[in-house]
Amino acid sequence: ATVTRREDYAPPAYWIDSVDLSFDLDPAKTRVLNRMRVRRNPDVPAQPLRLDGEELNLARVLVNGQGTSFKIDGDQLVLENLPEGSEPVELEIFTTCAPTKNTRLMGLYVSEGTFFTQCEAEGFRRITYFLDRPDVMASYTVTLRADKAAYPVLLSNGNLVAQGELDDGRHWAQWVDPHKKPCYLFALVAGKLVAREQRIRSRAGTEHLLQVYVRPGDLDKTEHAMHSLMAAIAWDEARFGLPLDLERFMIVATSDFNMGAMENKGLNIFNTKFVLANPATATDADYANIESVVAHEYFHNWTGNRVTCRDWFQLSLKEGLTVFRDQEFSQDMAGSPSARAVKRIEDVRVLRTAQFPEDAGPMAHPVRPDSYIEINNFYTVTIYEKGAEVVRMMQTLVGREGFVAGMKLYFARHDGQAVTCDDFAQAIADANPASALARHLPQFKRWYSQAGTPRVRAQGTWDAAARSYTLTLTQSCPPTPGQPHKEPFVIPIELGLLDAAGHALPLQLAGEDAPHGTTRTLVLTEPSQSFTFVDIDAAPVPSLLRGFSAPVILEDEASDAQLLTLLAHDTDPFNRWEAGQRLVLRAAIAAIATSALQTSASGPLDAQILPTSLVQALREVLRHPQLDAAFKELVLTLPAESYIAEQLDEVDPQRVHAVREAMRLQLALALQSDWQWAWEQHQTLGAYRPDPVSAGRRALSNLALHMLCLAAQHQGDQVWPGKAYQRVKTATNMTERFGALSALVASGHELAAPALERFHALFKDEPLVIDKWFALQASAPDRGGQVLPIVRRLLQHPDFHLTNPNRARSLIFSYCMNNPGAFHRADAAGYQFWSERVLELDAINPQVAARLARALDRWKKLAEPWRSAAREALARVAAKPDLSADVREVVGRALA
Ligand code: HT7
Ligand code: ZN
Repeated sequence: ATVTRREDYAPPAYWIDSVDLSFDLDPAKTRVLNRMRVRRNPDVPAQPLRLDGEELNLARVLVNGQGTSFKIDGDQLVLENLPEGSEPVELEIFTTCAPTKNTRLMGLYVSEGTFFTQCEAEGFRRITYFLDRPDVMASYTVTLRADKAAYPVLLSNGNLVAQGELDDGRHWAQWVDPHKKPCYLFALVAGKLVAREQRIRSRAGTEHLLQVYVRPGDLDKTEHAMHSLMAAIAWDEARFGLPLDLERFMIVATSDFNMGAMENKGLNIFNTKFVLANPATATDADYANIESVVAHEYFHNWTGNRVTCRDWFQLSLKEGLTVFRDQEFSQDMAGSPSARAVKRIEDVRVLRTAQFPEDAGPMAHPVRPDSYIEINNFYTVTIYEKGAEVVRMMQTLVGREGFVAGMKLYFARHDGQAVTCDDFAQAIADANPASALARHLPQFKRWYSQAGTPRVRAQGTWDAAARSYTLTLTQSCPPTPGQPHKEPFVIPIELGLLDAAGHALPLQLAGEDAPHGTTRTLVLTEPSQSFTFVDIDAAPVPSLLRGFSAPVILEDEASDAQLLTLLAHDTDPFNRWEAGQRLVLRAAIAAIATSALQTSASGPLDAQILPTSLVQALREVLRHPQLDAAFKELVLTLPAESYIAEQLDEVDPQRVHAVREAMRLQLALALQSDWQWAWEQHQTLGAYRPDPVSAGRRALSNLALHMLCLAAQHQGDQVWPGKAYQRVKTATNMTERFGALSALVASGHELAAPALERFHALFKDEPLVIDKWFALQASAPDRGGQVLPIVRRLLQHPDFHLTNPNRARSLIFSYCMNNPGAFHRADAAGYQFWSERVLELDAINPQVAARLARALDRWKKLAEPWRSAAREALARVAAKPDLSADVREVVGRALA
């Protein structure tokens, strides 16, 4: 396998100033004529021109209109005899490709009769020979020709400058992109589509046309995406002064897509999952995801497109920054401080359940990796979510206004360029010369170069005589592959101190004249540092890492009583939630260590795992008159099995599952009347609206129904399952309908089967809803090993198509990655299923297969017999001779 290394970066030997592409679109054989103006890069020694290509049929190459000699070297087209000198040459390359055979969904492919492209990261080379690297930026003119009846809509980047009719029922359209761009941002779409349109006027008074293109039956599901786009445009202008720079901005939805969406200049292509929504088919979570993904892709227009990456090692330059921006946007859209905190908790939950394990496993890599075999494997939670946390820490260190100033400087310096993560950090620091970021910039940048999750140990000592409290913070970071030793990071720790009654204490550090508020940020730069607060009359309760101010694992000595104080009183909602999670985690870990609990076919065991004091504290949160429903739902939701497992040195997945199920039943039974109260108090009033308050009420009432069904199933009572079944039949929105269906499936009630059948019949023509139907069954709690046979049966269902990534994810990924209790079977049948599917998928779509391959990343943590069985399954996959580079890299690292 070829390893690409960051240190080997060299500027391109040639520049491509302009590209004129002509497509004769035909699903079986599309003809592509590529005319480029190419010139030598005078800063690089003369060398042959090597153009990337993949699965192309080459018909002709002309240089300045004349035939020329060329050779094919592997996947590259090599031109050794280009005219010398600095004059540009006209290079003309004629190729064909086969879109219908393109099951990888990279390059030009067909989805449900419509042509789409996906070029990031290296898909453009599957369309034509090119310098397929992000630092080569060119002007594009694109002409599309296709049958008019089959492909009435012809789209590409930029502005439509001309169109017309051709013989034989064909037609054509020409698009010119006014902005230079790297080829990964090229896009075309051709098919039978309709658009929701909206004209807007920017703050500066310029007019823009916004369009959301979908298949004809889906137009009634585009309103929310359009609103989200308008909100994102307004937000970027207001918060960062970044306007829309295009006359026309288009979004197109496809049901066959490897990822969530793609930010092609002016022509974003989206997975339908992140565009289509109406109350009958989409849940509140879908609405929220659409808002954030639409915003994310729009924000790339500046952070990614106007300023792009020099090379793919800099991927987090655009992805980390853009995730940070979409998270900030969603928080601002949420409005109230409490709704903002809910969003923050949700984001941290993703980071800790997905990125922390990645950082501790075989695929651990720095936010700016040093090497890769297949770049597609590096679209990871580390690049995206940890990258966003790194940007957030910069904002914390320079302040909100300082960060806006830093962004201004970044665009002033680098608009139109392909740059590095260093360039970004330098701009933020240079705009804030007096900040902690500027003072510690080289050290701060270790967040880009060192993998692994740092641990921060906190020890507090109260000195009664001195009336002071000294907090000692000590940092360390475990070794990761290729990085045995880590240097200290710059870690902002936001904190507050509470008295025993839960009141916030004024914070004055030794040497200061006066207190500075009740929450402040300490900057940890040394391996160990002590901070002394004065005027502290009694041992305080520390509230550390407020708002999760750094992506670290905090180890402190908080007692259960202190955590109960934080759960009841902390003014920082994140730490209030965190205190509850930590108490639950403590109880779970103790139970896992001491009990031999197993779930049986009849359901979870009735065991007292959570201490009474915690159950009472959770009841108080649930009944609290001021707290928002959304926040309550988060506090009362138990940590995921995978998160509990991460806290253990050796994992018996069945024990983890049994303990979590037992805790859930305990909460269901102990709070039964409270759940009933919560259900009754949080019914939707009036028409469906996806705003955070209404969504929070539905989330809590769904959790309540879930708990009530669990308790009822345990007690042999039929009332609540009956109510849930009724709701599956009559609900007027998908959040409540799906919540009720999930409650029946999760409680294992006999009404689950007819409810699933009815649900399928109602939504058989709604692919995104059928995805939910598959996912729900694949992620159901396992009682006696029934889930795998159900999943195997569903593989044969007429609605199951392995070639469709959404469907593969809904059934196979849900089982292998979201249902540890069912997947980690002692008989290894789950792993057998996994290896079969990885190999099957690899022949179709290696990028999707490689994602599934990561289900066993953490196999070394498993206890026996799972550990040996997982190793054997990985070895079985690795033994396949013609494995893709994508899957080989993942299983190779896992086995190393
Ligand atoms: N920048 C986009 C990444 C992406 C992608 C990468 C590889 C293969 C297919 C892909 N589709 C989209 C998405 C984003 O982060 O906005
Ligand atoms: Zn992105």
